[in-house]
Parts: sequence; C-alpha cells; structure tokens
Amino acid sequence: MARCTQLPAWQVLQEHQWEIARQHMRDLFSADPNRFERYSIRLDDLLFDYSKNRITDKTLGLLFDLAHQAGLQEKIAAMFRGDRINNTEKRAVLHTALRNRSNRPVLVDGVDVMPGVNRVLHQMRLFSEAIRSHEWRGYTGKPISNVVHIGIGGSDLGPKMVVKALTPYCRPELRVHFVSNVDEADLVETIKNLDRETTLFIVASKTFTTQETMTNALSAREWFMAGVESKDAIAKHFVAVSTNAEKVEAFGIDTKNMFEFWDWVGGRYSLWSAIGLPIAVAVGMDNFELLLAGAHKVDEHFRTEPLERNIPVLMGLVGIWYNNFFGAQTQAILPYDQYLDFLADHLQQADMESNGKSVDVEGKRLDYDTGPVIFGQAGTNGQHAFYQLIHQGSKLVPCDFLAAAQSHHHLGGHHEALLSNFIAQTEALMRGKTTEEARAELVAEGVQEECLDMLAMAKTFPGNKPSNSFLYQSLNPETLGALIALYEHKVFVQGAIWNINSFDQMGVELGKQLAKTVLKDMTGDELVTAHDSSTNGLLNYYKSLR
Ligand code: G6Q
Repeated sequence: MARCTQLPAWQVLQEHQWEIARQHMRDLFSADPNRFERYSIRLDDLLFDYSKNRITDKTLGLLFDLAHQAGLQEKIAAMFRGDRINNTEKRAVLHTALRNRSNRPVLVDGVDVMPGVNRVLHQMRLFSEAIRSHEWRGYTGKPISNVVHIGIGGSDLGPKMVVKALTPYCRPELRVHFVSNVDEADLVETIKNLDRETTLFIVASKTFTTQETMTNALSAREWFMAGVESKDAIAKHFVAVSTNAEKVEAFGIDTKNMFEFWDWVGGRYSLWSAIGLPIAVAVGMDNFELLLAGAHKVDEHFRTEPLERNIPVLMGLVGIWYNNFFGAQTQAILPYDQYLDFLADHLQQADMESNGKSVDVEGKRLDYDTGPVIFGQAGTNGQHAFYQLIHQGSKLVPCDFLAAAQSHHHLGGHHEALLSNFIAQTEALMRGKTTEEARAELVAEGVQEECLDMLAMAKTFPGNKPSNSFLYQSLNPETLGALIALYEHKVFVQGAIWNINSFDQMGVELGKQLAKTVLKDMTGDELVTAHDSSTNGLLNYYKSLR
C-alpha cells in the first residue's frame, strides 16, 4: 500500500491548502447562506455541524478522494468482518460485536462470537440486578451500598467516564467508586469511610497482571480480610472482570464470579464489554443496553453511509486536514456538560494510545504526522483558563463542542447561560474581531488616541479558528453511546488513512520494563551507579530522603 503522502489526492490537497489558507471563514459564510445546511448532518436528534471549518466543496472532494485512495471503505469492512487488523498482536478488533444489537453473526476464525457476547451480557444482567435488588448480600447479610471498581487505563477510564456522565440515572444509595492509581492515596481515600460489610470490589484487568491493579486489589483484599473471620467471605465481596481465569482463581476469586471478555476487545475499547460492569450496576442493565444500542446505531451509520454523509469519516478527514496540512498538533474536546467532565480523559486515551504511532503497519518509519494531542475540559471552566490561547495564541487548535439542549435539572437560567456560551464560542472562534472593529469599539468607549493602536491590536481576534459542534436533545445512555462510538470510529478513520495499527500500544511497555529494575534498585542503601547520571542521581537522592 502506497504511503498516504504518495497518494495523488494528498499532493493535490497540499496545493489546495495554499488556496484555503488565504480564505477566511467569515467570507465563506457570507458567500453561501446555506453553508450550515450543506455542512451539517442529523443522526436522529444528534446534530453534527461541521460548517465552521476551513473547508470548501473542493476540500471535501479531495479528502474523500484521499479516503478512497487509502482504501478506507475496505478497511472499515475488514474491521466489522473480524479480520485480524491488529497485525502486531494478530488480533481481530471487534468492540463493535459487543454492541451488535442486531445479533448478526460475527465470525472470528469461522466461529460466531455473538453467543459468548450474549452469555456475558446475561451474566452482567443477573449480577447487576442482584446487587440493585439487594438479593446479593455481603457476608453478614447486609445489602451492598458501595462498589469499588479497581482497574487502570482502558479498564478504568471508559466506565468511570460513563458512570459520571450518567449520574442522573444512578441511585444515591448505591455508590460506585473508581480506584486506578498505584499511589496508595487513591485506594486509602476511597475506602476510608466504607464499611466492609456493605462494600463490593470489582477487580477489572484484561491480563490480571497489571502492576497498579494487582497492587490495589491485594491491598483491598487485605483491608477487607482484616475485619473478617472466614476466607469464604471474599466470594461475596470480590468479583473479577478478566480474560485470565487462572490468575483470577489464584487471587482467590471464585471463577463463577468472573466476567469474561476476549482478546479481540482492546482495553480502551472495552467499556462495552464486562469492563462496563460498574456501569450496569450503577445505572441498571436496561440503561447499559441503551448505551450499547446508541453505539450500535453509530456502527451501522459508519458501516453503511457513503463517505459524504458519514459523521466519523468527516470528523476523521477534517481532523487530518488540520493535522497534516495546517500543522495543527492538538485537538480540544469541549463538552458543555458537567456530567461529561471525564470525556476528554477517556478520548485522550482512545485517540492518543491508538494513533500515537511513528511506524506504519509494515513497520516502516513514517515521515508525516499522526495522532493529535487531545485535551479538554467541561465548559465553561475552560473559557476562564486556556481558551485565550485558542482565540489569540499562535497555534491552531481545532475544537469539538458538545452540548445537550435539555438539562437534567431545572435551576432557572443556568442551562441557557451554559448553551449561550457554547454557541457564542463557536461564533467567536470563527468570526474573530478585526482590528478596525476593535478600534471602533475603543473609540466609542472614549479611549485616548495615543493608546488606540496598541489596544486595538491587543483586542484583535484573528478568527478563522475551526470547530465542530454536536448538539442533541439530552445526555441519555443512548446518546452517550452514540457519541463515544463516533469518536472511536473517527480514530479508526485517521489510523486507516495514516496506515498505522491503531490497536496496539507498544509505547507503554518500555517504562513498565524499566520500572521493574528501578524498583529493585530502590531497595537497600547502597549507592546506585548502573544507570545514567540523572537516573542514578534521582535514585540516590530518593534514598537519602526516604
Ligand atoms: C488500553 C491499554 C491499557 C490497558 C491497561 C490495563 O487500550 O491496553 O490502557 O487497558 O494497561 O490493562 P489490564 O486491563 O490488562 O489491566
């Protein structure tokens, strides 16, 4: 497969960038009163507005050519078909099967994975209902009121984000907590006010060998056993989500309390699997299935819509336009929704771990940029923190705005204020304010002539800053599932064009390997000399301080 930079459309896009770089979006909007209608798509109540981007029909046409030339449609089909597209680990990539509500067979090596998926979903239903109905009791017969989910990375960020996002669907008397950091403060602060008799731990680890998760799980087990006489009590207070039955058993968890998943579910795509168990416990299995249904709706859209009307394809291609042709290095995720406070964290992993790669699927070093740095925060907080740089800084930061038309609450004025900020920010980023406009405002305010030029320049907003907007009725489980799936597929589209493997994460290994040696070197009092001078220095200074 030719490198994307060698594809004919890439070359033409580079020339076209010169044309577009000279145009302002203000002028594009003035020239075409139907720009919003033409550059927005509805998927049920979800509106995707991509009109505030530095694009024209010609740009889009060339980006679609690029997608065709890179074989995007065939790559999408290969993922849904269960081909082993994670080529370094020789695995299929089938998070879409976990939410395949059509139940259409999905074959891996000729075997349909759907019966297994449905079996685990049924097990999750039985378990979550037993906890929620108080049929499941702790070792002293009391119902469970606190669930502590122990996991990290993909086994933590997704479910944590979803449980927060769906807080209005949670029961106040059943609290779900997340512990991930190996820093003992995380576990200690979480369990300090909990009661052993009413607390249940979910140990979630695909491998069941991850240092942080196992360290936290062992300490949780110790904390639990310290107040308990019979070892059998563990069965009522510890369950596991893993692909590793042997290790789960060795930990002391009865494998009948183990929820299985499979090697074709990548960690950062696993919230749809039994890794989502805390979601089912928190919001109920019916709501968990609505989450799956929302994602499935997007899967069908992604699989079947032509590129021109395909939201994740547009998200991915427009992102590539800025990333590879305008030199943008970042992408901001800006949900105007406090419940989506952890969305940027989750998408940061989904995107940066997937597309933070420098070699292609054949192992050849790349000479073009891949995944952007993802960051963000719930609006309006970011406006009072980092938006300054987006509006007037020297870097181009494409932004995604997300908001629900209806709030879950009814305090007068808040939601309108929130949404007016969201909409105004997209307008301000696009329009900007010219020096003449700034000057006229200053004159009207009576500012003295000698300061006018300096102040007018400082108050100039260049505008022409791109954004996408997602606006939907309310943040319910189905919409949330759809939004997450849109971003997962956006990541896929970009990885497919860049011809990289978006589904491994070799880059996290080296630090883990070295940490083992460093941990050994930390014991004892002797001077460490085996590393470079900085690493030795840090180790030796640590020893002198501890
Ligand atoms: C995600 C990564 C990574 C993984 C964690 C936890 O795609 O694979 O974030 O989820 O390292 O791994 P375990 O689930 O095996 O503990």
